[in-house]
Formats: sequence, structure tokens, C-alpha cells
Amino acid sequence: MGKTALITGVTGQDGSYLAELLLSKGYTVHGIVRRSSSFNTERIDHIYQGPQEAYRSLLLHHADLSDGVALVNLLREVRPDEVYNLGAQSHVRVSFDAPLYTGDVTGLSALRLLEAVRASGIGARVYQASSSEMFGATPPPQSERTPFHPRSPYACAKVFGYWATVNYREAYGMYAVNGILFNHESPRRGETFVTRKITRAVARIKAGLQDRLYLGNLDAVRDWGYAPEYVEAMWRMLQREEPEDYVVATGQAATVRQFLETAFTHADLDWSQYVRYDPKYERPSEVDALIGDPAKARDLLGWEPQVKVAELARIMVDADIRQLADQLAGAGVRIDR
Ligand code: NDP
Ligand code: GDR
Repeated sequence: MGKTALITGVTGQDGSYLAELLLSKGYTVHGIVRRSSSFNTERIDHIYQGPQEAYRSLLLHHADLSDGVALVNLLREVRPDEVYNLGAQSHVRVSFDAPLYTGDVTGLSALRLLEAVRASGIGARVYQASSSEMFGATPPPQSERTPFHPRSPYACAKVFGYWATVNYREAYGMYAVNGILFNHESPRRGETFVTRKITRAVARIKAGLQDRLYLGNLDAVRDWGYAPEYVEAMWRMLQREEPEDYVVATGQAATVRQFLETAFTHADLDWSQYVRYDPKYERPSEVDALIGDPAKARDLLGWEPQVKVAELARIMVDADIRQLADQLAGAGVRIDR
């Protein structure tokens, strides 16, 4: 019998890659999908299996991270070996507009899920999607030993989730770990995160559908990796004998401006002709520089990133150009101005 996993946030960037990875390893995968008025399963449609199919290895359940009773009921029904908590209001800028909602869904829900696993008595291993944003104002390089200094409601919520995970490990002997992941991107990245916003704009400018790209702070430094490689690290963390927390990063730094330049140049465009500043995209308190030290993940998990930032930018530009061409071959492309 293969293992069973439950993924919260299965419809998101990471959830979709993790579901693919676990299915390829013979897992039965259960995912939580929240009800929405329009379809929100686009990233997992290609692996979706309808309820009428005789044998299913991917099963979706309507639930919400704010509903602790639903989580306990689902855990009792599914009895997973592994639980991956990837669900969150994950946008840092938006967390300043919706701070309490973010605190609830991104922070308190981590505790809700840990308590649901404990209360249901199923003995599942738990992965908590912690974030480099927790380091915030603490200067790089950042490792597992670096103190936190969160700079947004999102980051404060992630710090809460981090410590709840450590606490359940210490208090109840649960196998619960934090993956402290630095920024990771892909063609499935949400369209309002800066990398995807840029690569999507490159495709649209190239196709003559857009002539301006409005951005905020171009000086921010990030350590950008490739999402499909990062979900492999999540899985490896739950296969160890001892539960421990790990930083997952490339160790390579780039500014938003450098990402812009690589992405536009790849499409033979000069970014400075199209990019304009809009203070709307600034944060009330910014995180200036995040650069991870992934030595522990390399030494104990045998995990090493292959795709670095320049290749990542090119992968994303190529994918957005292809996706737009497919859309144009269909119908109904919106003009962004
Ligand atoms: P996404 O924003 O792409 O996905 C978030 C997921 O959470 C979606 O499936 C979303 O559902 C779901 N979700 C949101 N609110 C709720 C809710 N109330 N109940 C149930 N599900 C909910 O994030 P990523 O895939 O990029 O990231 C995965 C996790 O890792 C997140 O927790 C994020 O904070 C964290 N993280 C991400 C990093 C990155 O660089 N990508 C780095 C470090 C940490 P829907 O599709 O309906 O919106
Ligand atoms: P981040 O990612 O805040 O690091 O959080 P994002 O791509 O939103 O911002 C990265 C940097 O780019 C600057 N920036 C802009 N950002 C956005 N979104 N839009 C803009 O127009 C823009 N212009 C400049 C930002 O100020 C910032 O410095 C991501 C999320 O996935 C989190 O969930 C995750 O925890 C962290 O990465 C690690």
C-alpha cells in the first residue's frame, strides 16, 4: 500500500507541483479546495480525476482552513500519513490591506491544523510552509539560526505558525517540521507576484497587447528558486528519522531590477522603455534583502537547487509567451493598459 497525503493549498503554485510529485511516488493525494464562485482548480485540472472514475489517486474535498471542525472531520476520514500545510493568504502586500484575515488564515490556521492532527489521534507527520519573510529586517545570509524580525502582517502570521509547529513537536512529540522556503517561482506563480507580473508583461508587450508595466521597489534583493525543485525538499523533510526545520534557498541574490533586465532582454526588449514606477506597489515596511544559506538542506536532505535566477526568468518568459500564443489562437484576450 502506498502512503496517503493531505495537502492544504493544493490549488496553489506549490500545492499543484507537490501533488504531481506525490502522485509520481505512488501516494494517494487528498487536497482541500475552498469554495469559490469561479473555478479555482486551473493548476490541477491536468491531474484531476472525476468522482465517477473507478480508481482515484487524487481526491479533492471542499473545506476551509478557518473551519477547524471540518479539518478534524476530514483528517479522521482520510487518515493521512503526511499533512502538508501550504494553504495561506500568501501575498505580502495584500496582508497590509487584510491584516486580521491574513493573521487568521495564514497564522492561526497552522495551529488549527496541528491541533486537528493531534485531536484526531492519527499520528500524521506535518509540514508547515514557513517563509524567509520571517527574517524580514535581519540582514543576510539567513539560516536556521537567524533571528526573526517580521515586517508585515503576513510575516507575523508565519512566525506564529512556525512557533506553533515547534511547540507541537516539543509538547506532544509530534513529527512536525518547518520548511523555511525562500522565494520560489514558476510558470504557475500567481500573476501578482513580481516575477510573474514581469514575465507575463514581457509576453504581452511582445504581442502588442500592453505598453506599460507599473512596479514598485526595484532595489529589493531576493533569492529566487524554481518551485518544482522546492516541493522535493518539502517531501524529503518528512522522510527523515528526526523532525527538524530547514532553510530552502539557492544562496544566490538578485534585485528586482536584475530579474526585469534578464526577462526583457530574453525577449529582445529594453525594460526601461516600458517600466514605470507606481508607489501603490510599495509596502508600508519593506524587506530589503533575503539571501538564504541552504547548507543544512544540502547536507542532511541531499537537496541542491539546479535552476538559478537567470534560467528561472527565461523559463517563465518562454512559458508566458507560449501560453499567450495559445490564448490568442483561441479567443477573448483582454487588453491590459
Ligand atoms: P499560493 O498563493 O499560490 O497558494 C495558496 C493556496 O492556499 C491556494 O491553494 C489557496 O486557494 C489556498 N488558500 C488560501 N486561503 C485559504 C483558506 N482560507 N482555506 C483553504 N485554502 C486556502 O501560494 P504558494 O503555492 O506560492 O505557496 C504555498 C505556501 O508556501 C503558502 O503558505 C505560502 O505562504 C508559503 N510560501 C511560499 C513561498 C513562495 O515563494 N511561493 C515562499 C515561502 C513560503 P485558492 O486557489 O482558492 O486561492
Ligand atoms: P514577496 O514576493 O513579497 O517576496 O513574497 P513578491 O513577488 O510579491 O515581491 C518581491 C519584491 O518585489 C517588490 N516589488 C513588487 N512586488 C509585487 N508583488 N508587485 C510589484 O509591482 C512590485 N514591484 C516591486 C516587492 O516590494 C518585494 O520586495 C513572496 C510570497 O510568495 C510569500 O508568500 C513568500 O513567503 C515569500 O515570497 C518568500
